[in-house]
Amino acid sequence: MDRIPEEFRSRWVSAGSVAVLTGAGISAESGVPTFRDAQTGLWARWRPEDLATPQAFQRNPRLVWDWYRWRRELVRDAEPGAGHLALAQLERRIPRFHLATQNVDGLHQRAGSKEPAELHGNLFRDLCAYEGTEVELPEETDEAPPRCPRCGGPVRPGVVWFGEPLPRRAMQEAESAAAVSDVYLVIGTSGMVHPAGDLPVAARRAGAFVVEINPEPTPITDFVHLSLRGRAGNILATLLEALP
Ligand code: BV8
Repeated sequence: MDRIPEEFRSRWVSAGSVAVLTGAGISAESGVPTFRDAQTGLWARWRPEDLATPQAFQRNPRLVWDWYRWRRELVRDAEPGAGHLALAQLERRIPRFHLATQNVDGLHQRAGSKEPAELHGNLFRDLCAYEGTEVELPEETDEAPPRCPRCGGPVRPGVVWFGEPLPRRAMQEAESAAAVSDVYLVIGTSGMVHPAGDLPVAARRAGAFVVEINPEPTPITDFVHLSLRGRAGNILATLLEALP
């Protein structure tokens, strides 16, 4: 992006509050595959939507647990990218700034963002599948899935699967932030997963100037006020540099 469109600059400068929604694209530059990419190697045979469901876990807990263990290793070796880092900087500059993410990789926190609303949970959290509460696993066990130390039930990753409700508090926070935002940034998401995908619509309806950051057009491109074509890292680093 060579220059920042005047309307964006003026809306940004006068913004009382900024809200952001990120998706897998902001972590793509950290080497974390997005959902739309074909899965690599071992997992090329399955679609994420066929593994990230309670039914898949019911049917084949070991397969689903191993898929998440593979993703955890991938993310553990990843570093926050320029996009994550720029958002953490912007958060410090703007008094009313809210970050909601669809990602489960925890990279926003590692980049320094304070308490992003994790709409789809977190890969590194473990839950008892029977009790629904968090479990602290003593150490890496070979058992797949491990058993809950309290009730012996299977342990599942603390993510929101397709067909499961989003965490109420995180979604309410994200909805409230969208409703009062003057500028709403939609970064690295195809916008195809709901209800998270409804947030930019709510922001626009409430009067926000909605800006999409994505190298590709998406189903929401025609609907946003400004679509900045490019990688999250490059564009956000430019915005950090050029905007107050
Ligand atoms: C629910 C955690 C109800 C697990 C995930 C309305 C319409 C249609 C369908 C539905 C609807 N409402 C509900 C549904 C059903 C479903 C859904 O949305 N289905 C889709 C597939 C059509 N939603 C649900 O099931 C939700 N639950 O509604 O429950 C309910 C209520 C009460 C009681 C009971 C039930 C739950 C949805 C959450 C699912 N969990 N993740 C895990 O990770 O394993 S979703 C998962 O997929 C990710 O978290 C992410 O959110 C999503 C993928 O989307 P993106 O992040 O956008 O990633 P994607 O790969 O699609 O796109 C990447 C983008 O990045 C691309 O545009 C690319 O161009 C761009 N990019 C690439 N490189 C870069 C870049 N951008 C910038 N820079 C770069 N360098």
